[in-house]
Amino acid sequence: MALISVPANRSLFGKAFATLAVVAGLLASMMMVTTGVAQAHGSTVDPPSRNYGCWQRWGSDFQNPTMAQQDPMCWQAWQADTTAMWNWNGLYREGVAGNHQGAIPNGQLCSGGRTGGTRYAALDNPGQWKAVTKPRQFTLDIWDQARHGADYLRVYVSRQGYDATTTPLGWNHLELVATTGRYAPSDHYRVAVNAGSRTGRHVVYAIWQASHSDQSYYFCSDVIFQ
Ligand SMILES: [Cu+2]
Repeated sequence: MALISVPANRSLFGKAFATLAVVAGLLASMMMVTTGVAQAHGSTVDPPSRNYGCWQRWGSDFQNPTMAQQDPMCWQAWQADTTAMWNWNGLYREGVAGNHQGAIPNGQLCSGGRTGGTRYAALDNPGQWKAVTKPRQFTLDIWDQARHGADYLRVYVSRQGYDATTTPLGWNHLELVATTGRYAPSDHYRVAVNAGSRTGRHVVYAIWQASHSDQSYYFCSDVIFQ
């Protein structure tokens, strides 16, 4: 009996230990994910930036082939690089020293000048990005998961006649409509935007200059003005 029960016990112990190890590993990875979010950054969440919107709508179902028809620009973005959505809060550059137009070429505004290589490049592609309907006066909301604070926000809206479905966004397509002073570190920075007499589909372009270091964020949000 002893000869049988000892290996059986060892085996049981081994299984229990393996299970514990798996649980410990899962807990560790969950903590890493949690920490990653806590140390992460942010994005425009209203109106949602391109990759934040794609993450919101498809993050739990990103391999669903119906996305190709229902939300084609998100589909191509997920196909190009899933990390653009998982890292929806990481679209920033460092050391720009306020020269945003110098750092970001025309046609690459929505990827922050292809920050991180090609990770966010698909966000620059023109097409039928899902757009949220907004009144011409609305509040833009940036979610700062890291509580960096803001030296300033700048909000641009595309000129009437610019077509985001056919043309990659350039600085020449934008008009500055709001600029702010400092925000103390917080979860959300909100700014009132007046889009004037614009109608139809537009791109709202927001720059968030974080305060903890020279870290600048660039967000394209697609809207339809009523
Ligand atoms: Cu950050």
